[in-house]
Amino acid sequence: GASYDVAIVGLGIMGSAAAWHLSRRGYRVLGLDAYHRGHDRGSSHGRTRIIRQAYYESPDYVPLVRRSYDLWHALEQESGKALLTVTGGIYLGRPEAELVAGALASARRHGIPHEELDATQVRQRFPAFRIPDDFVGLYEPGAGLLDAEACLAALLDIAAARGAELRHREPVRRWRVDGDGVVLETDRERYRANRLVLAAGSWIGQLLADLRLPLEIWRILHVHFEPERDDLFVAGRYPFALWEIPEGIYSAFPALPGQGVKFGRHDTGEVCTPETARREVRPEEVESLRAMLNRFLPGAGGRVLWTLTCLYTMTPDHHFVIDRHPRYPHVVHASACSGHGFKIATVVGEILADLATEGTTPHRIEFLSAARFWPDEAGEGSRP
Ligand code: PYC
Repeated sequence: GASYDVAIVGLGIMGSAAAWHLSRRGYRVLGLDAYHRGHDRGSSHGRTRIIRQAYYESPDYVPLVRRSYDLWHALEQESGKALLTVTGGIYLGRPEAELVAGALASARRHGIPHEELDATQVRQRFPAFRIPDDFVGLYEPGAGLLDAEACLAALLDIAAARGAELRHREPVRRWRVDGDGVVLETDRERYRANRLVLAAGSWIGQLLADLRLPLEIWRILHVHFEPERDDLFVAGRYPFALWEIPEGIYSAFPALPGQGVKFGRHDTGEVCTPETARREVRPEEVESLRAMLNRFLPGAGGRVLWTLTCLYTMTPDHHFVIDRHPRYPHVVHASACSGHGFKIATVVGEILADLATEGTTPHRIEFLSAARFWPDEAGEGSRP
């Protein structure tokens, strides 16, 4: 079979971003994906994703999101497509809720423009919200939405135009280290590459079985509801909202033309594998989401436009894993984005390209290292 500088397994948003960076740097790139371009089996499909800097999960993500904004803008320039719409975003809950307190900590630490609003101010500013008096809102004016399909298409198109060979519907059956390179086998061919990037999302556990990454896959449901009034909830006039209540964390995306309000639960999902994920949607789960949406945004949850299921690949601490293989430094992986990776994909692609070709990256990613799962096994050589 043919030989490449870098092979990428998985052409979701992370693998495609790696292909974009590597092809830009002049490497001969092979990308393989098990399914067709733009497929809905994984975690990169759907019309929209949130982008936000006031990162409640950890302030360590903030420099990464900042860089990703620059790179999304660079991709807009290069592709001539509008990808990022600034809508503002608001985090709602009681002041001690992790969502609100964490977002505020990140905003303060990194000087991210934000406004702290009490419940009355939230209602004045955004009259559509119905929130309890003991809620506060942290408003981030620079947050917004990414056009997920257009982002993926732009990365793939530009990488292909620069010569990356992108092969869909060609699952990798196995890979192995071969001297200082790797060999990949599909049903069609055997390929050789000097470096390997694994960006297989929920399939990463199968491809890196030896690392025994402690992953759990969640089946997540999002519903696009047509609001009962079309003057409210419109992107540009209205922010996206994340709210945390004892029942869970929920996300409501403002309506883009023809898309209605996208709504889903973020903090838990049905545990599954990519093979067993339940794709069928039950009426009662849609009703339960509609009731929750209408409780906070009365009238937003009208007719169902469409539903979509997707997979979150979760780590125990809900942080990503981006690392080199402990025994094979020319094998790098990014996976387990725990339901919040899309917005950072352009910088994850840059990091993967750095790690694969230079062995190191200037970005601060220690907190995303796989070694955190093996705390007793100090030192490089003793990891699995
Ligand atoms: O990362 O902001 C996010 C997000 C919201 C819903 C799913 N992910």
